[in-house]
Amino acid sequence: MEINFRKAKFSALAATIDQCPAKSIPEIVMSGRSNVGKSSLINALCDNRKLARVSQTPGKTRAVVFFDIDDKLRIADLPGYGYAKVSREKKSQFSSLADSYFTSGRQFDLVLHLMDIRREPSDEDVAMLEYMNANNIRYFVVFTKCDKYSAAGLRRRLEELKDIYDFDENADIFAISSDKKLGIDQLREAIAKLLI
Ligand SMILES: Nc1nc2c(ncn2[C@@H]2O[C@H](COP(=O)(O)OP(=O)(O)O)[C@@H](O)[C@H]2O)c(=O)[nH]1
Ligand SMILES: [Mg+2]
Repeated sequence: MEINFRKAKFSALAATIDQCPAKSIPEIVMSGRSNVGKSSLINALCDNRKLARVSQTPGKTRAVVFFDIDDKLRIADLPGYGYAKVSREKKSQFSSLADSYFTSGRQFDLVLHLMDIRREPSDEDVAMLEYMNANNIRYFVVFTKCDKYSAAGLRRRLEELKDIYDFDENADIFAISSDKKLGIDQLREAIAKLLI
């Protein structure tokens, strides 16, 4: 079955786990620290610059935002973790919604775990990858902002990261740039192949 990523629309906003829409179609969960490029990737996948708001202010998104693609696929944009600029109290409030997404028994089909290719892994990234490995959660590792490297530099950096992270041999790893539309087609294809 084909999927038209351009046929995407806002579907729902949930400030608590109970407000999340019941699962009716395959669901992808966006995970990763604030500012890693989650909203930008949703926009790039759907070829729509206005779909998900791209925030300049880390930590602004407090809710889970749902987008439906072609009525065949749902994307859940989780509040990111690692907000440097918000209080400790707000921090736990933000991350508890994202945490409960994984611990509440809610069903989903794939996690896109985003990490900035230039940064070293954060404790949260390491914990998240361990959690997904331990719980047999299907995930793609997506390195973002790859336009910051030359082609040769990108290959070197990816080798470095494979040593740093100790990924599963069969892990699906993507290197993308939402700005330059690098790796977006490959990611669309892999998503459609797995879920549609
Ligand atoms: N250079 C570059 N910057 C990006 C890319 N994707 C996102 N950004 C920038 O990173 C910042 C955070 O992006 P956003 O999508 O809001 O991240 P989110 O907080 O994870 O949703 C914004 O300033 C974006 O313009 C990319 O592929 N390349
Ligand atoms: Mg966002």
